[in-house]
Amino acid sequence: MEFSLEDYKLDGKIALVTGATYGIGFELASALAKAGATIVFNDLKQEFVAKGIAAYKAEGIKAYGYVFDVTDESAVQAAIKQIEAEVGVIDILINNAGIIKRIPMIEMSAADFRQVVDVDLNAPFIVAKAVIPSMIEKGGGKIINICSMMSELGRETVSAYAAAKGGLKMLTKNIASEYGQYNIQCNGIGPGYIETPQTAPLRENGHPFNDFILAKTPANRWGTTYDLAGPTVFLASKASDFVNGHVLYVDGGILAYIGKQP
Ligand code: NAP
Ligand code: GCO
Ligand code: CA
Repeated sequence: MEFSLEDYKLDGKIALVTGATYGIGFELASALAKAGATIVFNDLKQEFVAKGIAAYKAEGIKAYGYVFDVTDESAVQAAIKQIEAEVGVIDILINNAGIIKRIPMIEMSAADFRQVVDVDLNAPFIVAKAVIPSMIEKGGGKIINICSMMSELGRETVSAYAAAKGGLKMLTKNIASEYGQYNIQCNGIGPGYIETPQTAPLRENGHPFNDFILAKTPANRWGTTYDLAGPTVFLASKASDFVNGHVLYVDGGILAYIGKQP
């Protein structure tokens, strides 16, 4: 086999990116589209899906939008069948939809804890379960779970999120183990601290967390959603067909670094 950049292209592939109206999901979907993939995304409300379709159009991308809650298994099963009928079988799944609740653990209600785990861990299971049968039938596929620094590290106030993202790392390894025989590769992307609406409260109005993260990051900057695009296209492409069960941390070096001496 001779090396070819064609292996990094996604022409003819259909990619479902969950929760991709804006933020990381939107940027990842845009990158997959520029690499040749057809983009399908979802959100919780029609008005957000409509906004998303317009935002993709502004980037020159014709995206297919669907309204469903990733935690609702019957809605997910129905949506995947509808997508397969209207767009085609999903070749690439990016489990991106996610929430966080920053509450000190002993003040957190069980309901809040459950809701975070439901979206950040149960839903990636539900959506992967819905797309894998057709991937098997088609001869293979790619599943990419959006993990986190909290798949490896804890910190105050994010107990539910860390538990969910730690579980998502192991779900990634388990899907890789169980379905690798069908030419399905399941990997994770572990973003560091990225400039998105979700982290805005930690970055703005002189929040001390901002300086803290800069001291913990060898790159001495917050990540951008664009930093995640290339690694995601790689894991979605033929070029990574023998990469399976791996979480690729895109964190500017945070996990390798003890932190700048104050
Ligand atoms: P975000 O801006 O909060 O976007 C999350 C998206 O998920 C939104 O479109 C949201 O839709 C959607 N969503 C939430 N619950 C849903 C549900 N039940 N069904 C369908 N869609 C749902 O988040 P982000 O910063 O882009 O992060 C995206 C992913 O990256 C998440 O998994 C997050 O944990 C992970 N991550 C983020 C960072 C970071 O620094 N930002 C770092 C590491 C990992 P609505 O707007 O309608 O709620
Ligand atoms: C936080 C942040 C992080 C990031 C991301 C880091 O409160 O610590 O929101 O959780 O979102 O997950 O990888
Ligand atoms: Ca853009």
